[in-house]
Amino acid sequence: MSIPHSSHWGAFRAVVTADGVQLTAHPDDPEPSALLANIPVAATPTARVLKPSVRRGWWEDGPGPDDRRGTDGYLAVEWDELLDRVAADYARVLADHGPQAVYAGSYGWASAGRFHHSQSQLHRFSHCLGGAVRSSWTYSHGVGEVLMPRVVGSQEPLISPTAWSSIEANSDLVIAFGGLPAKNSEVASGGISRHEVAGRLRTARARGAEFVLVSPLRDDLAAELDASWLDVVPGTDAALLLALCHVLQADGTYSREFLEKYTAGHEEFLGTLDDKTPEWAAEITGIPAGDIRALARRAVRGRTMVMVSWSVARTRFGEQPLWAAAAFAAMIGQIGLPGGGFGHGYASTGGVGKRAGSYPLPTFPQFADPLRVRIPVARISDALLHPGEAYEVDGRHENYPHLRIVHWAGGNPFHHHQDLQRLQRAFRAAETVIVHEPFWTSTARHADVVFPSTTTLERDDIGAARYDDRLIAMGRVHPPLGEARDDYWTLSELATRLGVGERFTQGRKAQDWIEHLYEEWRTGPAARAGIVAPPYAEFVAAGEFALPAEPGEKVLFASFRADPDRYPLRTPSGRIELHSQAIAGFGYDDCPGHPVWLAPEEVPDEEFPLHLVANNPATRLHSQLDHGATSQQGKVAGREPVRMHPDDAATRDLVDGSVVVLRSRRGSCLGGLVISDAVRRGVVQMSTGAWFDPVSGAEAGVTCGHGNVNVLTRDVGSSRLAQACTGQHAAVQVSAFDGVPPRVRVFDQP
Ligand code: PGD
Repeated sequence: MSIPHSSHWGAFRAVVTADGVQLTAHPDDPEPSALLANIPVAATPTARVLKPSVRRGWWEDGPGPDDRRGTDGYLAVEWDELLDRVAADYARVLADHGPQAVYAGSYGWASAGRFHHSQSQLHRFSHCLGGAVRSSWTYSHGVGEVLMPRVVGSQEPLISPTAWSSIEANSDLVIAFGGLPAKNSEVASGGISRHEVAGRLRTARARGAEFVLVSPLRDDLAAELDASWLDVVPGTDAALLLALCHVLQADGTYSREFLEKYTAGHEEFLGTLDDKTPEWAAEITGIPAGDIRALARRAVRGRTMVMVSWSVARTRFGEQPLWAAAAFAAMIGQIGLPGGGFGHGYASTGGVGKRAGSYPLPTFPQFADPLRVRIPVARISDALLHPGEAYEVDGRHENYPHLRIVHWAGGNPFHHHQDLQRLQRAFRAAETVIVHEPFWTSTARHADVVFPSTTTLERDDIGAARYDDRLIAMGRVHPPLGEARDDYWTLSELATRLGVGERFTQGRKAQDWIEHLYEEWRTGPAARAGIVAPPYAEFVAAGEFALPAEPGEKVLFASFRADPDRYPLRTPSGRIELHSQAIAGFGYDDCPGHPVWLAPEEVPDEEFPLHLVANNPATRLHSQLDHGATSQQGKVAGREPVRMHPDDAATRDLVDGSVVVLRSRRGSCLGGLVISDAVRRGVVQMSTGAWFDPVSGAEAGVTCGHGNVNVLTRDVGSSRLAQACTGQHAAVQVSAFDGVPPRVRVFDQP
């Protein structure tokens, strides 16, 4: 019998056959994701953590900073023994240093499922113990989370901008900075039962909408949309946007009425544009001045939507393109009109623009955080390496706490963080590193304690996401492999040993919780929202529940446009802030009070002459299931592919399909070369998510033998405002790899 199930990249049904787990996509999904084919490998022992495991040095010599993290061997031990030791160490640190010595930010995408969601589990556990240091914001869109509330009073442009349906029906022109890559719209945190973005774009195009792609990569927008491609130099979008604003000002075609009625600080902003000519921007961006002028003039001829992908802001000074895009859209004057204005993150996941509000969902309660100490999520290495040191963020002066225990469930910092050798040094400074993982990821291989977690296929749950219109009764497909246990079980055992077991579990087993969460939702928030859901048993028997469609269509800031005095934005002025007194007051030279062009410090030079674009992968979600079928089919010579323009390959005598070495100021890795004119000259593109393999790297004389691009990237915040992830860009050199490439070892048992 096939069993309903869900993942961040699609709902499906699964069945166990003699050949392993077989999946079929949800029948209502018009364009199921190829990532589904990665899932069956999770049901095999390859790369699975099969037993509770402990690093030899920690087990034998006790906790403490240790340079052997990342190279030491592991011992398989009994569950009880390991839980006792971990609980004793937790008790030691809490007694000697308090909860501010524990880091349980535990950033990561984990898996679909409302109850077993790893971060929720870990946060509830630490809140029972008096709290732990947590993280603020995300790697995905940390810049927008901090900047947008200051500019437009909320995170709405990046969480629920104008609906796709409004763009489909009304936009004449879509200008997509960073594009609308299909690969990113295939995934949505918590699940996505229908993949609709590609279809909506096709309909808009068939109606006559035109698309302009601003990106160094041509395939950041589907070829069928017949877009004009402005192949911008990476990291220069803000200069392009300021020049677009300049043209509207010079032509006198901007909406003075909109600026006066709906914005604050427009005089200051307009006063900075005189020298931001298309000729000035052409030098920086590589886009001909004539094309810049033509685009600005085209933008005011019809209904125009200005979009900035999350990735464009995932850069040094990433605040600037986002703020400048809001300013350009304000000058066009269509914010609040159907199909017009601006948005941040369309197609950056499948949920953005899908619906106006979010559905109420069954939610595992975490209790309040008694400690309330947070660090910006992408500053984890700084915190571990510089305890007590001062830093600034969003107008505040803070000090990093002294972290001794690092506790992670559902994330892979040795994939997601920048400058992995620095992260290695940071993890080595901790006293104890605890990781809950189904797989021997590189983060697990840098931990002292590795608790084997179940995968979703091994447990029941409720699949649901804020912007998806279906609840899936996820069923257990097969029993846990080896000694894997649910994170809930492991944390319950630790909680019991630390004297808070009853508070953590409230006397419920996992199955009790799932039913309880569903019923609590059905009779509470769902009922209040007018959603009539069946009782739990009927929901499970049906396999899913379709949530009601939403009436009307979301247009971002429509009510503000209709009456800005009655519906002011939650900014100090109540208006869109083209100049922010608050930000100006912070005195940050890396993020002044209005959008500016700031040249990134690291640009290609003689030693590292190429721009690297380190974007999210097309063949897996982040680093998840890198050993799965789709991900493996995408590898070139067993490494992560790196794409390069034919001219750049010719200058270096590089051959398509060969193994190459990428080097930056931070480190080096191997990659498999793909020569492609979809990449701008002077740019190479390599996706994140190949598991970090220092072992095969050491053999090859590089930092990673497999192709984890984050050995190359720089660990620096976007600015003192957002302190967000800047992993998209770096300067690199690429050369041929001489010799026999080592075997990738990262999927072997350690
Ligand atoms: P994932 O690979 O999804 O990456 O970083 P993130 O850490 O989220 O990691 C999730 C981990 O959770 C996997 O190892 C998986 O096995 C584990 N897991 C899944 N289910 C469970 C479970 O039930 N229990 C437990 N214990 N573990 C589980 C993603 C991050 O990377 C993000 S969101 C972005 S947008 C960033 N993007 C970039 C970028 O553009 N460029 C660079 N250079 N770097 C980036 N890093 C960021």
